[in-house]
Amino acid sequence: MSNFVSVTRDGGVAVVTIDNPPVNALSFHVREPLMQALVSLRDEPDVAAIVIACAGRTFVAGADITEFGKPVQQPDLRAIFAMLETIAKPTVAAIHGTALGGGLELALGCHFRIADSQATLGLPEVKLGLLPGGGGTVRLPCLVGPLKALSMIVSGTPIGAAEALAAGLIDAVFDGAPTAQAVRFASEMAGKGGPFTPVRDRDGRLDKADLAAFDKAVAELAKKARGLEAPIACAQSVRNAMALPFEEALVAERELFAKLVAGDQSRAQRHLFFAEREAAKVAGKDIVRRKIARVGVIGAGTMGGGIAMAFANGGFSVTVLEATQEALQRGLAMIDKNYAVSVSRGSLSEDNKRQRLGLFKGSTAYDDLADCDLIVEAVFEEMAVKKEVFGRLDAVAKPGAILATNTSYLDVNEIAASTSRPQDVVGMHFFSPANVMKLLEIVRAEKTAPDVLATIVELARRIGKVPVVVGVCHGFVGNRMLAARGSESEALLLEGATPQQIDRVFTDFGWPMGPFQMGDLAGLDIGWRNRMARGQTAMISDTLCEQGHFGQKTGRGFYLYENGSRTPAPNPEVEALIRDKAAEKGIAPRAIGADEIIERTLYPMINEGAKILEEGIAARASDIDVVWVNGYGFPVGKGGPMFWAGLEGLDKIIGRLDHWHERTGKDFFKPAPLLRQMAETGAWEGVAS
Ligand code: 3H9
Repeated sequence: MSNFVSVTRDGGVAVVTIDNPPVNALSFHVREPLMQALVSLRDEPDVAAIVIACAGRTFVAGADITEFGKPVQQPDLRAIFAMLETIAKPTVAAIHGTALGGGLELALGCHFRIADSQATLGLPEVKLGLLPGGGGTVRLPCLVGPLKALSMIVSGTPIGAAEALAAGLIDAVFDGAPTAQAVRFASEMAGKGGPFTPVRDRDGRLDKADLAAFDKAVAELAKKARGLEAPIACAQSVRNAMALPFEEALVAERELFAKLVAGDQSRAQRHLFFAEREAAKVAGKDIVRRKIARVGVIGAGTMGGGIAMAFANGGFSVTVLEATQEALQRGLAMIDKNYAVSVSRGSLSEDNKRQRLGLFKGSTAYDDLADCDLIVEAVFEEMAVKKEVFGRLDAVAKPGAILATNTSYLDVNEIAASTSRPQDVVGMHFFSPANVMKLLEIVRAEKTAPDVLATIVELARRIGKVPVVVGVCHGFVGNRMLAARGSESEALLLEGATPQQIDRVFTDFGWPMGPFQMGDLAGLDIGWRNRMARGQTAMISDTLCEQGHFGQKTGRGFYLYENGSRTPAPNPEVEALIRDKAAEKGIAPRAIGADEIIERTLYPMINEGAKILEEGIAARASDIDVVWVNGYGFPVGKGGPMFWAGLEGLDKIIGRLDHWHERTGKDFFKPAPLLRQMAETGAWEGVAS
């Protein structure tokens, strides 16, 4: 019928196959022939049942995201799903791979859904700042009940076939051959005879008495939404499914969707969706990747242990190397404990824990790294120590092994030069806790071979990380921009702001925490050591560190953490310290507003981002956004610092940077030439489009 939708017959069953690689998105060129096919099959007397299946690696993974923000071409998804429900003969969705978003909504338009045992099903629209706008919020609760629907729609996390079966979302699970299984199922159903009830009419699970429990769950959720509109709209729409007649609930869903899709938050989140995929692309599609089976990790401290877990979680065998038996046992025990916590939380099964622990091998001898294909060093952040480690690695690693450093700041070129094989050396900057945090800055040194880079980017995705390739400079992309923010946060304290006030401005902006809470959590000593190595100072943080107050781990930092609490309480001593230091410097405290805090902390970050682009440290502005959202908690609804700069207005930012530069004389306020150039030409390419 078309290149994208074909119809075949198997006895009385018609099979409609969607073939729109790579993920069978429901683009206009699919919707049109799909609608035509369904209308004609509905009216054909010889057709007893209809199966909807997909070619390739997956069932439909959703609406075509690239079409959002453009005029909708008819038929839209809602029209197709409404039409599906007018078909009296049994309709069956044959699901393999992923049935996501509009894909699951398509399946919900069918009478029956059967899925491969490996399939996953979900409504991830919330991650794009949207709600399922094709009836998903109204039909899903009919099958699985409102609370389960709420959790699936608001988290956006897909569920497996077994869970979907137990929840009532699908009717059968099978192994392999989706279309053949669906044809068998469909002809069996046709044989039984109708009438077949569409999902919309199976609203027995929408017990109105549940409204109170539902509203309680929504109130909890609102607290966690951090200013994001989509989760709240999702909840509202599921509630409508309970409280309103079906058609009215659908209309309300459409209105909520229209509002979200036109809003800045969804634009920002869609930008991030494509930015993450773009960041994972490195030149040279045909480059042959090196084979990685066994990974070595040097250092079993917090960072090394987390990195080792990240690889084991991805199914890799891991050799963990420590200097002494004692340190090794401590590190392995910590890994064991971390997995035990996951088991106790229900996120990992006992079996999986055993399996993962079985992948670890501990050692104190460098020779044991000889069979590793990749070795990641996570030792103390000091050049001399790193060089010594790389010298030893050079002696034992097999030819072709990739040697990676987990440095957060140091010069990877210099580290590479301490080996006889700089082409095999690369930076892998993980973020703590490394088994949890998604970001991986992959540092390309001058001599890093293209196949090493390509291998590590691909590997990163295999272990569930979001890779971004960056160049060599102090602190790479993330920490370099963080430095600009950090030093000005301290200056604001001396001028009259409090840590609580600044942190509050950040959380109101959408960050999970402000700079001082973050410093306390990460350990103030990290920045302190780094400053000392570079001959820099930060008056308040340095004094706290000199007094042995490193933040949460010592119970005291910018805040107090009494009796092991993780909740920050104001620290009167810090307030006194700030007053003293300000007086020492002759600064009279003044009232500082939220706008000033934003301008002086976030605008210099954007300026630094522009310099990073100028220098080619990041290839694209969107890469910087990916770094900040995945590594530092920049609010997803604002799309990352560079995207947000577009929303805020480059002219405004430059004007205020000029103002603060004039007033303070600080270099990091001086607008980067690229920033000016982009403002003048109107080009903020790939960022705020
Ligand atoms: C929706 O459905 C709204 C409806 O409720 C209502 C409407 C009224 N559209 O991720 P990958 C591209 S909203 C367009 O690397 P994987 C992607 O950009 C949608 N393009 O593969 C990439 O392109 P490129 C709800 C899409 O195997 C290529 O496909 N659905 C779409 O790692 C490969 O992608 C979702 O949010 C799309 N929907 O993962 C699901 N999806 O090669 C979004 C992918 O040029 N998709 N592309 O860079 C995913 O989560 C993953 O792609 C998936 C495969 C898990 C399916």
